[in-house]
Amino acid sequence: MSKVTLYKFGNAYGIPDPSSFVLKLETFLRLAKIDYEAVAGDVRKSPKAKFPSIKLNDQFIGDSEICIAALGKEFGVNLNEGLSAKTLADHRALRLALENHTYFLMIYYRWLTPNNAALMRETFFSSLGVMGRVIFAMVQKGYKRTLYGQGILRYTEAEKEELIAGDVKMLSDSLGDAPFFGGESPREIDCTTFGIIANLLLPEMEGQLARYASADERLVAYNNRMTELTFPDYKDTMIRNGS
Ligand SMILES: N[C@@H](CCC(=O)N[C@@H](CS)C(=O)NCC(=O)O)C(=O)O
Repeated sequence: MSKVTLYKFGNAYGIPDPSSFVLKLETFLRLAKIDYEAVAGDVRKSPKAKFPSIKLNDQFIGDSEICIAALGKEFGVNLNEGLSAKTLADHRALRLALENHTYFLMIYYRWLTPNNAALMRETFFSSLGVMGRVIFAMVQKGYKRTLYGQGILRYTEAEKEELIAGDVKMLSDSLGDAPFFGGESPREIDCTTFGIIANLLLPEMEGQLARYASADERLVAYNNRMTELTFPDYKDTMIRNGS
């Protein structure tokens, strides 16, 4: 009998994890109906020094996409069964846009705008006292370097706002009137989209992050549909009314 342990940051702000990548993998585990144990661990000990990671029997595996492939193989699950090559290419393009563009805007607004950054420091570092402030400053410095290299930090505030508004519109138009990004039933792409959308909708994060997503009825309804389906245990804190 295969055993799966999911390593993550842990729930915060009423969602299973504040990392869209962790939520993506946990959504996969639930859609695939794979039993797992979730453990809040030390990210530095994870393969690739990032979360999520899993222990699958005796293998320690990092990266959500590599984990999904390994789990699919081990448990004989393919959420993409029957999809055409064109649809798979469209899903891949959407996933890569979200993971390599929207995700970094989310990092910017969370970690590098004053009020949200103060909240992140309070939530994740305050228990460490003075050391927590030092570590937080290091984390912020690291993100500044990353986001400057990636390019997001070179845009003005108004330009960044246009970028996030455009990404949210792309998400909404891509969903259209379908219940799921995968169509009539959730597919692998829904793990990524839900991971991002549930994190965009966090009411605790002020400003541009929630503004556009929570004003979009289709995305709010999607968040609620996916919550009911995959995380009914978080219904009380993840169902949104929109704005
Ligand atoms: N490509 C990776 C990305 C994972 C990732 O970026 N995780 C972030 C949290 S959202 C992380 O662990 N960051 C910690 C760090 O960089 O120290 C995946 O798909 O799992």
